[in-house]
Amino acid sequence: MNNSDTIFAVSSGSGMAGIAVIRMSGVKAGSVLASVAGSLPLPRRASVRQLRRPQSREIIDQGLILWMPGPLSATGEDVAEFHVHGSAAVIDAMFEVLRAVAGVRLAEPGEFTRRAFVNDRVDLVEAEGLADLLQARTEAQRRMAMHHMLGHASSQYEAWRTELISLLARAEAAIDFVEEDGVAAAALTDVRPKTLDLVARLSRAAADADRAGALRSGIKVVFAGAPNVGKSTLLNLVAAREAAIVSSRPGTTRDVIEVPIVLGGIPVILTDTAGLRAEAGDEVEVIGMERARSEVSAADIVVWVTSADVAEDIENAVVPALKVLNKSDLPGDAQGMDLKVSAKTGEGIADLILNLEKLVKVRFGGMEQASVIRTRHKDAVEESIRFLNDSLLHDAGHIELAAECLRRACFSLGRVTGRVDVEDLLGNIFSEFCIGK
Ligand SMILES: Nc1nc2c(ncn2[C@@H]2O[C@H](COP(=O)(O)OP(=O)(O)OP(=O)(O)O)[C@@H](O)[C@H]2O)c(=O)[nH]1
Ligand SMILES: [Mg+2]
Repeated sequence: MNNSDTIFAVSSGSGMAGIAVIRMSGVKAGSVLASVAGSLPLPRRASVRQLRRPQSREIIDQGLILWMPGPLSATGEDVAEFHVHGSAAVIDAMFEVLRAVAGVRLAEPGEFTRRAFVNDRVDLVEAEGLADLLQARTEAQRRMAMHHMLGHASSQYEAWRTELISLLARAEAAIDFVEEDGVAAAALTDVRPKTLDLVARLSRAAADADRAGALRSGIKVVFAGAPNVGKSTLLNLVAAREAAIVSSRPGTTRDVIEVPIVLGGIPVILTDTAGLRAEAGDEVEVIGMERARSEVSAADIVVWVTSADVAEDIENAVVPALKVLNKSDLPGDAQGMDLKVSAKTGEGIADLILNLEKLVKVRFGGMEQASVIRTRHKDAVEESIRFLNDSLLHDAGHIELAAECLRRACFSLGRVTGRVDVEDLLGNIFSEFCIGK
């Protein structure tokens, strides 16, 4: 991969479409655009042009072109766009022309965004937000992605890091005065409560990371319970399609079945599992039950299903978010259950869906604005917390050790957005600093 190459790719989706956008970035974008479109248009103004093969002058297509010279472009480099008709033949002809120019090649996956990062147009968190936005299926995912793509999450990380740097600045300022009675101790007295407070806030954000991650990838709602209670029937009703096989024979479901749906704008993965009972019929059922148990333990929300005609009790290990008695059309006791439904008559099914929607909203809806949402983020924040806690272990006599821990804590946080220039910021902060404060 040569970073000085000019790169191009179809930036619109694949497959036949009305319009395909071919995007180019790099030093040759301008000259190639001019040679295909006749001349360079005004920057950042759409113009209609006939697009020609540079040598034969044969017209390939007629379309819109855009010229966005760097550094104020998406990648920070010179960028050109061809909005051509979206057929394979037009795209092939355009590619042939572009590829023929020395130093111009097809982009690798993510290369435009990578260049945007290298040229400081986006940071890592914003780039991740863009990736998430491109994959967003639901409203919640879109909002979450925007929070990251627009830099709001980055601002949060920057705010934490700035706090950290000012703590570091205080500690460093005191280092020179270790010999002098009381100065270092006074600095630490000032730094300690602020460190503890920051640790508390970072810990809360890290603790929310798993729920935020679930919202990002889809909340796992697992239907579990004894065999034959109607788990598969209920799941099919909630999903509004025949995803799982239903039969009157206990032990019908063996494999884990996942059905993605959307509840109140939130992505949910409905998961059907094999019925759990004390004595399994055969080896396949045993394996199915093992899988069911591991799904239950990995679930974000467990819906425990029972029915009047099946006398199996809740397994001790399970903590269901919702307990549903199915087959309410048959005589039975609904004591201790949250909901009474009948997949047969439809009684309570709308309620079941409403309850599920409420559950995912209450538990996960608030996570749309979370900034710590990926394992990468969580690991870095937790590392930062460890260094902050370490810094508290050193007393005034070893304030330089405390400062080193704070410096590392800063570095861990900075890695999340890709900003690790502690020294620069320290310089800034120091310049406004008067000793003793
Ligand atoms: N009367 C009545 N029968 C129901 C109801 N819901 C499901 N059934 C029947 O109960 C039987 C079992 O339904 P399933 O959905 O396969 O049950 P399951 O819990 O998935 O069973 P396993 O996969 O074996 O664990 C089928 O014959 C369904 O038609 C209901 O509300 N009322
Ligand atoms: Mg089933």
